[in-house]
Amino acid sequence: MDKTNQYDETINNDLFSTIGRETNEPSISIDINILKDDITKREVDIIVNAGHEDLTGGGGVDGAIHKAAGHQLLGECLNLYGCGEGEARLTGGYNLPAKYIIHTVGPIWSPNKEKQEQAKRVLSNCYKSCLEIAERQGMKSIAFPCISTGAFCFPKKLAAQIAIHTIYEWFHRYIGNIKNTEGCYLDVVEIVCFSDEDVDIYEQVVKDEEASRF
Ligand code: AR6
Repeated sequence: MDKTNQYDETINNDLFSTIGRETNEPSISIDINILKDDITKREVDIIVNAGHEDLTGGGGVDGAIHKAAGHQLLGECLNLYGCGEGEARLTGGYNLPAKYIIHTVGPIWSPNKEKQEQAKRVLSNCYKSCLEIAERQGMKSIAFPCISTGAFCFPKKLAAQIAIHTIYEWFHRYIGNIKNTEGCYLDVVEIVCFSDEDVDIYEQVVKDEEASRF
């Protein structure tokens, strides 16, 4: 059995109880664009970095973002004094086409069941924290990488389900609470995958999420 499918039972039984779901929700339409690219190339207002707690750069998408943004990014990151798991911090985009970067710290996947429950909540918090900062900054477009699914070994399909479900829930709550009176700035959400396998997973998960809402 491959790692992608290994946690399906957990997902079906526990996902919504772990990260929550609104009841009696009106239908909403959100465009989540799933694409394959290097996130450092995206011409959006904000790209999200999957970093670690001291925000000093590393490998994977973190390394690519620091390299493309230039050394001034590290200087700004050092002044932030770190970032907790599930939280997020804003910096400039420097040499990137994106205006800003939101740095978040995803959970490390563990074989321990209790820690897995905690990791699911933390991953959901990463997406929420980033959306909140982007909206507060009045940004229209945001691009996410597949947080925690590389060096941090979070199962890909489960991570995709949490990401997509959290984004839908966040927009639902935001639109339900605020949009009608004040407007919602954010309207472009990209999930930037680095492999065809990830594109397939996210496209399927978006279809499943939409089907579950009607
Ligand atoms: N554009 C888009 N996605 C990318 C890129 C890129 N340029 N490069 C890698 N990915 P990872 P994590 C994908 O390991 O699991 C770092 O050392 C990659 O294929 O970057 O959250 C940090 O400093 C995978 O799908 O992040 C932390 O210590 C996804 O990005 C730690 O790794 C996430 O993989 C964070 O681990």
